[in-house]
Amino acid sequence: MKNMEKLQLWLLLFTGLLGAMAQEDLQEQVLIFPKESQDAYVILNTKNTDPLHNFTVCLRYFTDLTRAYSLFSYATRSRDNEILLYKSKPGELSLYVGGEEVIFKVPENTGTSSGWEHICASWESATGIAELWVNWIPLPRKGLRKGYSVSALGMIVLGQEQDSFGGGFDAKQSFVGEIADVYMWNHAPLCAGMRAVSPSSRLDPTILAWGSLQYQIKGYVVLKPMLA
Ligand SMILES: *[C@@H]1O[C@H](CO)[C@@H](O)[C@H](O)[C@H]1NC(C)=O
Ligand SMILES: [Ca+2]
Repeated sequence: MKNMEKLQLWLLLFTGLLGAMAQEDLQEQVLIFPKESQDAYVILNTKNTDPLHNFTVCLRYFTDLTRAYSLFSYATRSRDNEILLYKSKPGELSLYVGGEEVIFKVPENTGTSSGWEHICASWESATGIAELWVNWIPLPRKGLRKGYSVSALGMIVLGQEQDSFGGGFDAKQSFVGEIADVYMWNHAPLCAGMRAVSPSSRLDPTILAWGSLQYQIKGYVVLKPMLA
């Protein structure tokens, strides 16, 4: 009987753990950040516990902001801009790795100045080479932080730009609009190119996948079906 009780307790703990780790399929759903604030954001949880030597981050967004805003903020306890995708102004997109920045000039012919924008950013430690793809079109590659490795156990925040671990937000850098299809892999884009990276792609996302996301909504952020 004693053992039975123990088993039941373990089962209880185990199912409780499963509940806390529940993953949700957000296909066809978007996160709406309806208004400017410094307290509306979404935390994305990952099980990754290894330093990153390579990564690829992809997402889609829809906004009419013309001021600066953050698209993807990964901070560690020791460095706020460990990985950051930051739109400083129209026509420019910055990628930070380990606190260092490269600026990509985004030509207008990459597509949709009105409408959803799809971006993928990747970085490879061995060469430091960073790629930015806008609407599946690659921009001239740049390099930074050769030999660096991105610390594990970062905090991933959508909607706000972290200036400290999970905080230090500024309303004037907040995202207002819609975000969907966030993916992160622990490898550089596959040889086939970023075209292979799409929501329907069969690649196994090792860090984040929109189709099985663990997330926490903080403040005024709304999950809604995508508009056709
Ligand atoms: C990172 O990518 C390079 C080449 O793209 C590869 O040789 C290396 O093994 C990768 N490192 C890890 C830790 O996956
Ligand atoms: Ca920051």
